[in-house]
This record gives sequence, structure tokens and C-alpha cells, in this order.
Amino acid sequence: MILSRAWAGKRYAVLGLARSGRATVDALLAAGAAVVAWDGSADARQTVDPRAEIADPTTIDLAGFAAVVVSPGIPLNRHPIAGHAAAAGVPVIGDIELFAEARAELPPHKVVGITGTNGKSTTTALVHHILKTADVPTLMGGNIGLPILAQQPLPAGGVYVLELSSYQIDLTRTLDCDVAVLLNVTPDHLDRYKSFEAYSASKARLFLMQSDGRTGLIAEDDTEADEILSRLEHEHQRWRGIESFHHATVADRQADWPALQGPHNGQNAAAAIEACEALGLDEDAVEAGLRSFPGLPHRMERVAERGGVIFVNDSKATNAEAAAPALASFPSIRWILGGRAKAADLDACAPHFAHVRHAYTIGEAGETFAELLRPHMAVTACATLDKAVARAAADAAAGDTVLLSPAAASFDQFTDFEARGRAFADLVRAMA
Ligand code: UMA
Repeated sequence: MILSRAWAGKRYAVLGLARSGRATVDALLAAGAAVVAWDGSADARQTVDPRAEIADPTTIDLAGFAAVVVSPGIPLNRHPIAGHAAAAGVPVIGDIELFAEARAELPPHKVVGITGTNGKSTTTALVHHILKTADVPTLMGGNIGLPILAQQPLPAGGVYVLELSSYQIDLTRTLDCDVAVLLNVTPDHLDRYKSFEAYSASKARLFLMQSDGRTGLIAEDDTEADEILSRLEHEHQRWRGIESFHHATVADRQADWPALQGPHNGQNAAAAIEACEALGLDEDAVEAGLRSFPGLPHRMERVAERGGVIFVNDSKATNAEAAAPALASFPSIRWILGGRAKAADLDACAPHFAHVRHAYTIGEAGETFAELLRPHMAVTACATLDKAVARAAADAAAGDTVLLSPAAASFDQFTDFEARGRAFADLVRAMA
């Protein structure tokens, strides 16, 4: 567990008791702090009762509290805790800020912070993998699903690689990343922000928290990221230490990195290369990591190859924007798509329709997607994943890719995108 002696004897309120909240309660209690904890769900409250005092911080007197630590999933723009804490003069922070406070007591180390609307999990896992391959002590934390305070501190020379969502950055004041990375900014989470500009400004704060001499890496091939780059330079005079990267610089090397296909992965790889070089790794060590990176489960994950046909699980692609990169990455695709639609069109995928030899639709959106696609390609409405996999595999010839990239949520037929991806992999493996 990562904790700080500075928390001892202080009083904290923790709001939200899922992964980050529970790890926060554990770390604060282990450090000797007093904790009042709350979650809207009674089951979640039970997980910390009676170690923490159970009370709703929006209704208690917060005078004397060191901070209210809220989970990233709490919508601060409309939750009463923001106003209540402000009235009491108590800061609202998150677990990443507690990590920033604990850094002074950790063995000498570096922190890489990675943000962006898309690709941040892959880039985080990739930087972590490259470092591990080079025998650098390292761990991942943050939005990737691993609460940082629950991790064991690294030995001297270690590198903490943090995936940071805008929610987490909003709750952080003093995280001075040795290397900060911004991949891209496109409209997302707009229920949590006043405007796209406000969401974008949240990402930019990762760089404003850095002190002189640190490295900032910003994608040059993303319009809004590039805007942030020029705002940092012109409005904030943040000239030194900021560098840009571009996916095109790695395009001719990507063939050697099986899990990093497509322009979006070119961008993730370009960012990871710059980050690892800023950490002092040599070119050969970085290349070894890029070549052996296994990729993340359910994201363009190659699950089998049979008779020259590749089977790829991209179940994480739950909307058309997320499915487009996979369609761009393979030349001759048998595309399995459908589920619960998030939008009525597949426009984001349209530029890559020429790569699709045949589409196989499933789920609630199956009929609608079939209608949309018929003017552009051959389509078979299959209703269920097992039928779609069997049909696509039977039709496929050497050189084809059978791709599950649904462009829809999974909840009509599966518990989540992971269950859908596992079902696909099981069906593929079960084929003789
Ligand atoms: N809750 C309340 N009151 C509310 C709202 C929520 O009490 O008004 C409670 C819920 O009952 C629940 C808890 O708050 O128990 C939920 O907190 P949470 O959603 O923050 O859950 P965690 O498990 O702590 O997950 C968070 C991140 N979740 C979000 O940002 C929504 C996880 O990112 C992250 O992996 C985890 O911390 C690691 O510490 C997930 C995510 O969806 C993957 N992120 C978004 C994204 O990637 O798009 C930003």
C-alpha cells in the first residue's frame, strides 16, 4: 500500500466506495488518519464499516477536515458535495492527489502521467511493458483499473505509469509528472463539463502541474491536442520541456509490432517511444518492448490464426468511432458487429467500408446495422454471436481477418464487453 505519514492524525471524508474509494480508505486508515466514509450504495458502505465512520459528507459539518476525497465517478459538476465542501473551506481531491502527497516518502522514482480521450490504456500498458522488458521496476495505476494507493511502493529507480482520466486530473492539484503525455482530445464526457473547451482545459492541467525541467509530450496529429500545445506555449509561457509527436514518424516500423497496428496505435507507439526515451531508455530496449507488447485484452486482440485467417477480438469498440481504427487496420475483413446501439449511424466507420468483404450483424442493432450497410457491402443478419462466428469463419479465405468490432454496447446479450470478447475467443478456440 502507498501512504504518507503526513496523513496521520488528520480527518478525511471519503465519498464513493468502489475501487478507488476503498483503496483510499485503506491507505488513510493505515497511515493513522480518521476516516468518515460514504457511498450511495448500502453494499458499498458495508465494505468499510466499522473501520471507517459511516456518514454522508454532504450532510455533516466538514469543519476541521483535511480534505474530502471523492471517486472519479462522482459527477462533481452536479453533486452537492462540491458546494458543501467549498462552504466549509475544505479541498475536494482524489486518490491521485493523495499519491502526489505520498511521493516525498517513496524511494527515488519517476512518474509518467498519460491522458487523452482515446488510447490512454494502451499507451499506459505499452510504456509499462517497455519498462518491464528493460528490467526497470514499474507498475501501472489510475484509470486503467488499478487504484494507485493499493499498490506496493516500487524500489529506488522505479517508474509509476499512471493512466489519468480528466475526472482524475480535476481532483488533482500537485501531481508533478516527470513525463506527461496527451494523446488526443475529442468530445466525450460532456455531461460532466460545461463545454468541450472545459473538458479540454481539464486535460491541459496535467502540464500546468509540471515544474520546470519536466517533459511534456503532446500529439501533433490531433487538432485539439495541438491547440493545447499552442495555448500552453503562448498563454502559459510553457516553452521548455514540451515536445510533440506524430504517428507518421513510426508508420514504416509498425509492421514489426504485431499488437500495434493501425494509425491510432502508431500514435500510441510514438507517444510511448518519446516517453521511454525521456526516461533514459535506449533505442534497442524500446524496440524490444514494442515488438513483444501483447496488447490489451478485447482491443484488437489477435486470438487465433487458422489457415491464413486471423481472428481479432475488438469487443471494447462499443461505438462507431472506436470500431473505425480496427476497420482501418486490416485489408480484407469479415466484420461482426451489433449489440445495443449507442447511435443511429455508422458514419465514423464509413471511410473504411472498402476493407470489409462481408458484414455479419448481431443483437438488437442487427437489423438496423444490416440496412445501413447493405448499399455498401454484402451483409448477413445472424442475430447471435455464435452464428456470426460460424458463418464468418466458414466464408473466410486465407488473408481475411474475422473481426469482432461491434460498434455497439454489449448489454442486450452479454453482461459487459469483456464477457462478449471472451465468448468470441471461446467460440474461435472451439472451432476444429
Ligand atoms: N457513487 C455515489 N454517489 C454518486 C455517484 C457514485 O455514492 O453520486 C458511488 C457509486 O455507488 C460507486 C462509486 O461511487 O460505489 C463509483 O465510483 P467510481 O465510478 O469512481 O468507481 P471506481 O471503481 O473507483 O472507478 C474509478 C474510475 N471510474 C470512473 O472514472 C467512472 C475507473 O475508471 C478507474 O479504473 C478506477 O477508479 C481506478 O481507480 C473507469 C472509467 O470508466 C474505467 N473511466 C472513464 C473512462 O475511461 O472513460 C473516465
